[in-house]
Amino acid sequence: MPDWQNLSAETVPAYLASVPELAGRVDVGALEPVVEVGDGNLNLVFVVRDAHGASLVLKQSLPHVRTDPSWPMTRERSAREALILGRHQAIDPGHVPALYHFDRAHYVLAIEDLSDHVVWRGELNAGRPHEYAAAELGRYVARVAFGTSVLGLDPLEQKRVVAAAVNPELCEITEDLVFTEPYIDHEHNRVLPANKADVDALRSDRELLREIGLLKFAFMTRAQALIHGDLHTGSVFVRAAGDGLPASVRAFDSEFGFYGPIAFDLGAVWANLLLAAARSTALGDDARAAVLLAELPERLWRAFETELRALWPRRLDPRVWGDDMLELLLAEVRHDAAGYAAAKAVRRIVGFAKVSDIETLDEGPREGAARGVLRAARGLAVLRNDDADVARLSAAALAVLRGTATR
Ligand code: SR1
Ligand code: MG
Repeated sequence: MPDWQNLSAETVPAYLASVPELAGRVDVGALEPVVEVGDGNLNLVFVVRDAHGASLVLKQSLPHVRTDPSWPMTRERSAREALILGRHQAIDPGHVPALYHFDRAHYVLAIEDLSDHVVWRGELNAGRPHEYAAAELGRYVARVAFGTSVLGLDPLEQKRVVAAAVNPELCEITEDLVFTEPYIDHEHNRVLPANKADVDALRSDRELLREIGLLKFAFMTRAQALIHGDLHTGSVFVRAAGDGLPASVRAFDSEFGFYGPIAFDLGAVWANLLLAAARSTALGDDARAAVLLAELPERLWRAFETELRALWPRRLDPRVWGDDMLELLLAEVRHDAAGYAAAKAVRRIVGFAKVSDIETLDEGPREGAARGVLRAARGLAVLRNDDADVARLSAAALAVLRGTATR
């Protein structure tokens, strides 16, 4: 029996031939050369095409962090991703790749090939914002929030899914990398020498640390919905409308998902728009920065709110979940989203797993961009307690970016 535990471009054709469930997806007798395209921190990703134009993607988890083989990582994350992707697909098929099959024995997901899409982060870096993506992600988060929470899912079934989706090891990574390590001395952290004082300021800011502590506690305890868990712009495929096809936005790589706070995914998108805006500001493109930060987080939020309001009449227990509760729930999610945006932005500047938006800047502009993100994030985390309006918080963040830019 061949060893399929570590697939390679060379072994994928024979592997595919051994999986009857995938027999109709591609013609294994007429495959084009398989290409490994994984560029994330964790997994192998193979694009498989046949001579007739059919294709699929195989994603296999490695038993360690791809970018750091000394860091072990459970392969059970594949089963959790298959569960999450399957659930999200059932609720909102237009916003995720289709899941064709999951091979539990070999930790391989077979999913839809979205090669006609591009990763949003790369597009943002190249100055192509794909503005429509923000609202699509807002709708996706709302549909998942409603459809996987007790608002829309039978409570007995919901508890079974909560149990199946427990994701301790990957949650621990998020708890460490997002909520703890940036605020302590840790070997994962790295900043420019010129930004060391900015990090020191963060760590001695009691008000900020209190908010981060509350956010970490909520992340670890608020099992509201089966969230994506890592919804940064590198986890989003976009395809602009054209050639008779509509625009398309798909969230992929949900292996960090679990039953957590609804606001976490919104905060992740908002944080990455802040990072993209910091890049634009650093490159002297204030107009683009304004679109990215003064407009898109607001569009994200409006779409989320509108979709959740539209779904609300279908809630399962209107006897006690009245319209007044919806208002309070929305206010809580909006407040938390600003906090999670802050935490998710800080981690990309200080800690492990940085982002190309900032890292590919020259040192001169990178210094100011990093400083701007840290100070803007601090504002999001703290100012939200006085006024959690997404547009006003984002406008304040944009002003901070402009005030800290260096060349
Ligand atoms: C060790 S994994 C590092 C990061 O990559 C993923 O995309 C998550 O954001 C995680 O925190
Ligand atoms: Mg990922």
